[in-house]
Amino acid sequence: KNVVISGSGLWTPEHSISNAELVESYNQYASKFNQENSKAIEAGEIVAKPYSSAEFVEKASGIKSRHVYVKEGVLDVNRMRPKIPERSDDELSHQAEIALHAAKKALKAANKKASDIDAVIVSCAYTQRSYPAIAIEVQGALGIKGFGFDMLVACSAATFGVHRAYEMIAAETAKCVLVINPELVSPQINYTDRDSHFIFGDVATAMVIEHQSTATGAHQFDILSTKAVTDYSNNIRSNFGYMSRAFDTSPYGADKLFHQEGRKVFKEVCPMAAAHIAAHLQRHELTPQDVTRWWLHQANINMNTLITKKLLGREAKPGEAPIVLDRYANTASAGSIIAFHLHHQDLAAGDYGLICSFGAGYSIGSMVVKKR
Ligand code: CO8
Repeated sequence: KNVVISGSGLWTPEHSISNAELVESYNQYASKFNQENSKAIEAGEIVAKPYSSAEFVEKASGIKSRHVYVKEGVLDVNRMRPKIPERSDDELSHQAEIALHAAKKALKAANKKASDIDAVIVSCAYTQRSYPAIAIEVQGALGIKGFGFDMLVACSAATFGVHRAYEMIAAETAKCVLVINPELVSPQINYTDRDSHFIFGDVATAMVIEHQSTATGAHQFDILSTKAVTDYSNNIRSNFGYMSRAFDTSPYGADKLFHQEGRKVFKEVCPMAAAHIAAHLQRHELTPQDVTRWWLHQANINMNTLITKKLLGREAKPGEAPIVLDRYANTASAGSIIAFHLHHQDLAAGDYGLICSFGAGYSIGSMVVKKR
C-alpha cells in the first residue's frame, strides 16, 4: 500500500510528580479521611482508607514518576484533583493546546507545512467536550484545509487512529494525515483511590502518515499492515459521560472516574496481546525473532516483560522493547507512540518493528513497520 509514518512528535508537560510526593499526599488524605470518619469506620459503615507505598508502586508497575499538565491541586489533601482554569469559548481549549504542541513537532519531523495536510485525527481516551471536535479546533489553529474528527478508543486510540489514517491514504481519500493523541487524563484519575492513584500521566503525541511518494522525513517507516481486535470487558471502566446530568447520582462519584480490576486485566490482556502480535507477524511470514524493536503499550513493566518473553522465548535485551512508563507512567493510548518517538532513529533500513497497544475495551491495535 506504500503508506509510511514520516514523522512523529512528543510533548511532555513540564510538571512531574514522583512516587514519594504522590504517596505522601495520598497517605495524608487517608489519615484525614480515617480520622474524620472514625465513628462510621468503627461501626463498620465505612471502610477505612488503606495506606499507599512508593515501594509497592514501583515494584508492581515500574512507574517512578508521572508528568501532569497542571500540578496545582493534585497533592492538596483538601482537593485531590488538578486545578485547571476553565477557558472561555474564544480561547484555545486546553486539550487543543497540548495537541498543537505535539502536532507542530511531528510536522517538523516530517518536513510538512499545514498546507500539505488534508486530514486531522485527534484520537485519545477522553475529549474535553463533545463538539466542536478538538481535531477541528486544531485544524483551524494550524490553518489546515480538508477535514478533521475525534476518535475515542481508550488505550488503543493512538494505534486505531493510525489505522484510520493508513486506510485513508491507501484509499486515496487523503494525501497526508496528522494523527494526534492529546492524553490529558489527570482530571479522570481518582487520586483518593490507593489502587489506581499512581497509574497515569499526561502527555501528547502525534504522527504524520502519508504516501511513500510524498514523504521526505529523515526517519520513515513503511506500515506493512494494521491489525485490530476488541473484546468487551468491564474490568477497566469509567462511567463519566454526557448522561451524568440526567442520572440522579453524583457526576463526580468514584464510578465516574477511571477504575479497574488490575489483576484480571493483567491476566487476561497479556496472553491476548501476545497471541495478537504473533498472528500479525505471521501475516508477513515474520517471527518475533525478526523484529528489531518492540514499541509496546506502556501500562505496566511486568506486562511488557511477560509479553516479550512469551513472544521471544527469552527476556528482551536492553533497548529491544523500550520502557518509558518509568517516567511517563501509563499515558493511555500514547505510551507505544512515546516509545516509538524516543527510540526509532537508530534502526537501519530494512529493520522490522512492531507498535502495539493493549488495554481498556478490551482493545488491541498493532502496526508492523519496516525502516525505509
Ligand atoms: N500501595 C500499597 N499497596 C497496594 C497499593 C498501593 N498503592 N495498591 C494496591 N495495594 C495492595 C493491594 O490492595 C493488594 O493487597 P492484598 O494482597 O492485601 O489484597 C496488594 O497490594 C496487591 O495488589 P494487586 O494484586 O492489585 O497488585 P498487582 O501486583 O496486580 O499490581 C497493578 C496492581 C499495578 C494495577 C497491576 O495489576 C496492573 O498494572 N495491571 C494491569 C492494569 C492495566 O494495564 N490496566 C490498563 C489501564 S487502562 C489504560 O491503559 C487506559 C485507560 C484509559 C485512561 C484512563 C486515564 C485516567
